[in-house]
Amino acid sequence: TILDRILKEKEKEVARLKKEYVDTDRGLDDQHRSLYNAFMNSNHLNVISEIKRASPSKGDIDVGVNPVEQAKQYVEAGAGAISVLTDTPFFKGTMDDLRKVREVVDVPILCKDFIIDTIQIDRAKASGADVILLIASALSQAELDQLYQYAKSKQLEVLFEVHNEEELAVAKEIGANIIGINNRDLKTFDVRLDVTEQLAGSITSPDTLIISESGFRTADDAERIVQTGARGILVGETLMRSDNLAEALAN
Ligand code: IGP
Repeated sequence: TILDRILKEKEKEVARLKKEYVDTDRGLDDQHRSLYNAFMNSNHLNVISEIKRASPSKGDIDVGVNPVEQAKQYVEAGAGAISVLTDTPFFKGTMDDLRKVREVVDVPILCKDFIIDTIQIDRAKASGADVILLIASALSQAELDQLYQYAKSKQLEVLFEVHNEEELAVAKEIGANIIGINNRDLKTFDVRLDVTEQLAGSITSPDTLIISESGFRTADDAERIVQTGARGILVGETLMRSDNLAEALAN
């Protein structure tokens, strides 16, 4: 599957990083921006707006986008957080995109990548990320747990991504307080908002922040998801293609 191919490439990237990467993080925690607090303390649906140049399923979306301008527009249009896709071979993003965005926005930033090793977490933190993504379908529970604890020890928040009941059970066992329900099946690219409708009902803890990810096109889609208890949605392609962001983000 595509996920297997992506993970293979990540292994090479991590091997390279282990040779080259020098951690510059100073371990300061004075600028921590909490996605969890921001979204739990607001009573409207919050949007995480994504900078997504390309994807394996859609090909090129806006490869030449200026991430700084895009991020500024997202915030002006009301985004509660920004997601930056930093994977290069499949999504054409870079960690440099994230660093540049960090310089111009104050909202929480999600480092959107396929994390398989702690060194990627160090680099995300040093680059200014507040939140990292962990994808349940990519790793074993033991690996996920180790990376989760490591991120927390570095004062990073974790968006723990699930797509089915088994993965949701893993999220609960690990104690994830931010659960992303991906409407897209990463193995088949099938996108169905019903995935959030089905899984959100199994999350009963009022302390869990639920984010619905992928496939949002219209205000009606967002409206549908509000009913499920999700407090946030993650939107990429639709916002990248929109020339009226304020309208696209209004709910
Ligand atoms: C955004 P969309 O359909 O609005 O462009 O989707 C986001 O959810 C999607 O990019 C995503 C993703 C991921 C990308 C969700 N989980 C994991 C890469 C890896």
